[in-house]
Amino acid sequence: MNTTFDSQVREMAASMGFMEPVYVTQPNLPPLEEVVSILRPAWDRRWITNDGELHARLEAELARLLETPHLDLFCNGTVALMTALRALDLEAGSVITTPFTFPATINVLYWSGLRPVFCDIQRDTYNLDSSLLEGHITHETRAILPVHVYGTPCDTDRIETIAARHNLPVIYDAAHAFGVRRQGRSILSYGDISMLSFHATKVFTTAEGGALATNNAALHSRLRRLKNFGITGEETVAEPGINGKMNELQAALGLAQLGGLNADREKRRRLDGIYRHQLQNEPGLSLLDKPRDVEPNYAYFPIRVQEALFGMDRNTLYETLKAFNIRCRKYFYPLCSSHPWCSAEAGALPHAENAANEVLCLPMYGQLPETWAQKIGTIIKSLGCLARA
Ligand code: T4K
Repeated sequence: MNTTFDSQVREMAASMGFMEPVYVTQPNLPPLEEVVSILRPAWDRRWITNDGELHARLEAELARLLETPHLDLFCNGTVALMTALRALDLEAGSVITTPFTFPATINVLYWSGLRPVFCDIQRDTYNLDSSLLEGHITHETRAILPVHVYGTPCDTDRIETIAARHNLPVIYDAAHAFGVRRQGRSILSYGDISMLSFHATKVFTTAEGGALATNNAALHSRLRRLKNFGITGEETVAEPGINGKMNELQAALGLAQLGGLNADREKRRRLDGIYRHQLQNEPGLSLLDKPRDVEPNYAYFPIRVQEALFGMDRNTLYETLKAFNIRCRKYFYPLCSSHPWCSAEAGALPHAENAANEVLCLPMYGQLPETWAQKIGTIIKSLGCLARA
């Protein structure tokens, strides 16, 4: 970009920029007093972790809300995913997954002695391309680990047909998919196990936290045991488990948030509508489609920037927006397959590479004022006009 562009941006930022940083997300926090009043009985009992009452209540509430028969809370999504791999007894070998995800999805494979095999993604959904899946299956494949990226459901029918044909378990990384439903069914009802993240950046948060959901009762009791060191009695450790437990402080925060979830989703829905209205016809920008049969959670608002038509590339837009105090994120750049320590064979991943270079996530959280979303849309459109002039 040239100096005229730079000075025009400076001028625009001086008049339209935000006074304080507008982050890609902010947690939906309940009033602190509510958390304290829920926590107080646990405090008084001096019982603050290890299967406490608040933990039990949150587990039951979430299982009901998310329509899953078995749900186990965890200290975070990453440890939950590691525990899921262990519960399925996946031995040394490889797991087919997507490179277009947060590093945790891949890191847990290495921590479990498994190797990722990367499958390219679909251009429009950013999810693992199920039409390429079977081509990656070898005698070393132990499982399939797709991610419902940005909360968009994967092509579960096809993935699970292929998995059944090859007798492979499917673990969904549903970190982004809290509360998503498809065809009238909870997203957690698919596959052998699904993992949720309750990190501060997620639509439902316990600061750090996560959960595993499964339809399988036997798997559920194994997960429970594994997350508590493998302990089955005061003097019995049935197998080498881990400490994956969620504590009562986290559970209190989760319980305090449940009542506000619908209102938060409604605010996100409205913000999504504002962004769509503003940006859908902008040259060089494409938005993530919302499939008809999906009840979304509006967790993210990714846009795709095509330099040739928009006038500037994604990285320039990302940097330029900082001048307006708008802190977007390049979820998910760099691709997980591109880390120097990643030992996976570098196959062709053209759609994942393009997505990693072109996608930008705009601020999206329930407390984001609608006028701010309106202004962010206007700023992006104005920058496109400037760049093309
Ligand atoms: N699988 C997938 C597909 C995932 O996306 C994730 C996590 C996992 C697995 C692993 O689940 P966990 O083990 O985390 O439960 C964030 C999160 O740390 C990460 O949990 C999340 N995915 C990922 C998508 O986003 P960063 O590096 O972007 O975080 P950070 O600290 O830059 O925060 C982003 C923005 O959020 C900040 O600019 C401001 C805002 N923020 C953040 C925090 C921590 C707040 O307003 N308040 C806060 O307390 O990774």
